[in-house]
Amino acid sequence: MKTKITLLIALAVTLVSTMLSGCGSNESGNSLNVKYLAFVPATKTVRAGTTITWTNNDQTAHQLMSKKLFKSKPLNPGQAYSFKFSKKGEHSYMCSIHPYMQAKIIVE
Ligand SMILES: [Cu+2]
Repeated sequence: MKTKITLLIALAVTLVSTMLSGCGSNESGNSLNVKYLAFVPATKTVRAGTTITWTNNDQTAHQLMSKKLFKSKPLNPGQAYSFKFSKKGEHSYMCSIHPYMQAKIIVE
């Protein structure tokens, strides 16, 4: 009985640590903040094949739009949009609702 409990605890610890490490490796560098009518950071450099996720943490809706590459739906506060950048180069984008909100993703 005691060994069974020990085994269960070991299993649980392994599971939790696997989940935690899985989260940390992918999420950290590839998320962008949309707040105070700006994209933060305004310029971001990533490797080809990276998926960027923008989260609207503002009080108002925003709609992301690049010249050729992507266009999101209007994002209400709390909503997010993801796009995978496979094409190298500088990709400027803006908010179609607030055209003065401009930023770019540099793909290397
Ligand atoms: Cu906007």
